[in-house]
Amino acid sequence: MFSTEQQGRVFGALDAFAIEIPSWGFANTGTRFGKFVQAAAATTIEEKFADAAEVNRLTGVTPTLALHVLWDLPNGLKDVSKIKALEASTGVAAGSINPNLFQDAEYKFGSICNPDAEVRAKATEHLVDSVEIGNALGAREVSLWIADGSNYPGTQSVRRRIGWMKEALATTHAALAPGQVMLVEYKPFEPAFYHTDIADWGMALELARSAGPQAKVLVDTGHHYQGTNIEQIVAWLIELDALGGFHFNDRKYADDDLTLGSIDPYQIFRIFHEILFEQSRGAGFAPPAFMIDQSHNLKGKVEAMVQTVATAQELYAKASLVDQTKLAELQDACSLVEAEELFRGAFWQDVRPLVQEWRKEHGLPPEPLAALREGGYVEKITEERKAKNAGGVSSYA
Ligand code: RM4
Ligand code: MN
Ligand code: MN
Repeated sequence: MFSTEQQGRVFGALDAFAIEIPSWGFANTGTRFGKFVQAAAATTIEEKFADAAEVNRLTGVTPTLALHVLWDLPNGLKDVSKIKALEASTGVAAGSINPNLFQDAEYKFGSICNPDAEVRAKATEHLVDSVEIGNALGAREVSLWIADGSNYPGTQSVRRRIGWMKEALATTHAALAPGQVMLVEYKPFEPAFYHTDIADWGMALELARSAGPQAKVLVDTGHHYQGTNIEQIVAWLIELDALGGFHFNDRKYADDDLTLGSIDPYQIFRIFHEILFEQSRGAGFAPPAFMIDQSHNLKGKVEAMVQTVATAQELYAKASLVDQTKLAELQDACSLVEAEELFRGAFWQDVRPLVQEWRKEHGLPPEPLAALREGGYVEKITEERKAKNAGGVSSYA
């Protein structure tokens, strides 16, 4: 059903495909309402690394684990040696370093945008510490999500807060070692409900640019209003050499953190298409970091992660089926229906047999979810962790 040329293209794309998984995806987290504790959830950093290693063993494409400083390195730089030991014992490397500026009571009125200079200094120090942790671990990305904002018109100065933010981000950028990348994430609302200091990609882009050349924008697919054309934002950020990475997940209403592709798989396909289009031009494009930002409350955590990774691979494979040369010809000729059919046709192909072939060639289980079930890992961790999980829930934004 697939030509040799198509198979070659898909395998080439899959060879280059990797996606980072988040440590917080394995821990018990909660909603603003009920908290449904899972007996198998990771309770320690050791258990998070163990779960990540299991996902990587089954999929072969998740070599790095995103770390959250507050939750995973509560003692900051002092915890680096522990993480290094876990990297060595599990074969999973530390991925993006995520500072936390949204939980401390001091950040009630903001962190780097707080009107209180002392709070701003403390927040900036945490960002700089996070850069140092990343550097000590040899992790490339320091990923900033700033929850700052306000809830009522007139209660905060949007303009003065821009200035404070620029100052903090410039200081953070100045601490970066060569090769480190600072990612600026945006989100339209929540936890703030009137104005959020970094609300969209334009603000994130301007802040990244004013911070310096090692700062780029991070696109979280759940952080847009309904109907936003995310792939167009992606195309623009690539055009401007400002796309640093993704937090993949899906959404129906707001920042739902649902499983990637569960609501709109075509959107992820279209985003991947923009990446692959740029790659097909061969102009030395440094691919952005693909990361998952999901934490499931109802689905089993390891299961959900394996499902997500497999879905991402399948959608990437589908996008790689688009014949870029042919598509460009049809676009130039304004052959609308033919162009759309070529594009849509790739999306509708069932690439799962091909992806399974690729996995077999790489000594991986062809069906990672089935392999997870058969391997008994979830049963094992449920036994080991159920008593520890009977107690409580760690927090989550
Ligand atoms: C935010 C955002 C960040 C994530 C936090 C916990 O909505 O997506 O990336 O780290 O949630
Ligand atoms: Mn995110
Ligand atoms: Mn989010």
